[in-house]
Amino acid sequence: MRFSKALSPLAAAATVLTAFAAAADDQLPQLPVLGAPRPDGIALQTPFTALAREVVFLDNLLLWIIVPITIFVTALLIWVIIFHNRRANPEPARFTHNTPIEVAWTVVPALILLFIALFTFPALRHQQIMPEADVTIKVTGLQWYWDYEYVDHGVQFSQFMLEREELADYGYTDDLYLLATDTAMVVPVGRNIVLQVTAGDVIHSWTIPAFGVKQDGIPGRLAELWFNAEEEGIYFGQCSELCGINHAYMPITVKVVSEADYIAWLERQGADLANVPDWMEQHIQVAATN
Ligand SMILES: [Cu+2]
Repeated sequence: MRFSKALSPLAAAATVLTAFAAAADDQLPQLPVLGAPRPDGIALQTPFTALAREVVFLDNLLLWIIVPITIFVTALLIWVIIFHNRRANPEPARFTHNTPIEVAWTVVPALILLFIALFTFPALRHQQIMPEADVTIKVTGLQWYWDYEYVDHGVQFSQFMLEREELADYGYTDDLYLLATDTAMVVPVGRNIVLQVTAGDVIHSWTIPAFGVKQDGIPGRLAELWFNAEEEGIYFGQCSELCGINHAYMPITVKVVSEADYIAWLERQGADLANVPDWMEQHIQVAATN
């Protein structure tokens, strides 16, 4: 981490700038950590979007299909090993074809794949077709940190991993080392967030497992992902495309807050709120009358 900062004077300058944004971050309400890996966890993280619930459902469905197939194939292997070795069966059969079995082992796997496709294709469709965006954010992966741009409001900041000794200053516990960052991508709860994901040097990948989203950021291209987070809280992810020596040290922090807190946060970032959609307008008027 220190190494990566030392590498790029630009990056270092960005960190200094974002230190102020992080201080402003503290004005957000205390949020529970909802999207993080657990030390004893063996399953997917608890889903907090409709997309993530669909992913978890698919995972369970595949498990119900894979486990019987694995047991069946293992039993066949054991059966062959015991009853069809050279000692047990010195005189082997000489036939080479069995049409009914060959048809069966072609048709049955094809039907299984078709059945799986019935669920995976709708899931892919839900993920890949963007809804109308309530918030649009451009995310750029860089060696080795993230850049965020709230394209409608002129807000821009970088996101660096926190050192162990910095965690407490930013309100994080020690076990969030390698996950917590100096700034957070702040978004409103229950709104469609569309991310435009790209990269500035090599391929990176932006993900939040609890949202069920992951998208490669490719230099020169703008890919999209979307999510609608259902609960206020803090969610973590990590760069998911091997991108160089500090690949493991460019985590992602998303804070999901109420609409009012989101707009107050935007204002603290010096956001341009001249042209905002109706749902934001209401909050700004409420704030003005208070
Ligand atoms: Cu990366």
